[in-house]
Amino acid sequence: MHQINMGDDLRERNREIAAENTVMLKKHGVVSINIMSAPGAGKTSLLVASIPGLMKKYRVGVIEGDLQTSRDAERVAALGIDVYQIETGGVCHLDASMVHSALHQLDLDSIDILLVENVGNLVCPAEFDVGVDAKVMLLSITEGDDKPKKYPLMFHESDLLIMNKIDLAPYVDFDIEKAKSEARDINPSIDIIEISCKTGQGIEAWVDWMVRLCDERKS
Ligand SMILES: Nc1nc2c(ncn2[C@@H]2O[C@H](COP(=O)(O)OP(=O)(O)O)[C@@H](O)[C@H]2O)c(=O)[nH]1
Ligand SMILES: [Mg+2]
Repeated sequence: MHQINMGDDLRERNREIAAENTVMLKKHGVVSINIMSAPGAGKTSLLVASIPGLMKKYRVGVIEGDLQTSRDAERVAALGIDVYQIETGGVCHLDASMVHSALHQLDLDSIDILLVENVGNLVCPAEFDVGVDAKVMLLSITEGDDKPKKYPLMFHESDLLIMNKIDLAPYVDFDIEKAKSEARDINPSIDIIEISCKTGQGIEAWVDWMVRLCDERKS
């Protein structure tokens, strides 16, 4: 009996297009980061808080993935940078072909670093590579410290874990050291930064992380 596994086919095709995206970004000298989290963990707030600092050193472009609104794209465009909005129409992640279309619309020669805000979801975005240099996941400390064990692939795939809303630490039951240790059990080389987009704590460390990535890739 022959059986076609649509899931495998889809992932294989996605990998091919992701590889094309990588080549295209490299050709234009663009360093890229895929930012992933559950809905409401603070991805757009992170972009708004950190892009002004990043712009002092590098030219920034953004791809905004959203289920069906342009609200986040408008918040980011207000910073005066080039933003391309992808409305996925209900699809729970960005895939490589959506990002491929966006890369054709952006002026890649006028960008040094491209930040991609993925759709809020802790499962699908980790499964669909879009061809970027680095993957960053945000975990809000309001979400519960059991997330590394519940969503191991997301932690396994990420180069950096940002723990956001650290300003709320006195009010929530979240064991920061336990979550860090469980994240490192899954991915021993993951970097971790504690951040508050509200107070600005840790934003400089995150900007430095992006600048280091750019310096490394561009040298
Ligand atoms: N207290 C607190 N609230 C935050 C912080 N970062 C984001 N928020 C709030 O969390 C909500 C969701 O943020 P948003 O950036 O839209 O999340 P996204 O869905 O991941 O893009 C908004 O009401 C933000 O104001 C933070 O560091 N501290
Ligand atoms: Mg958002």
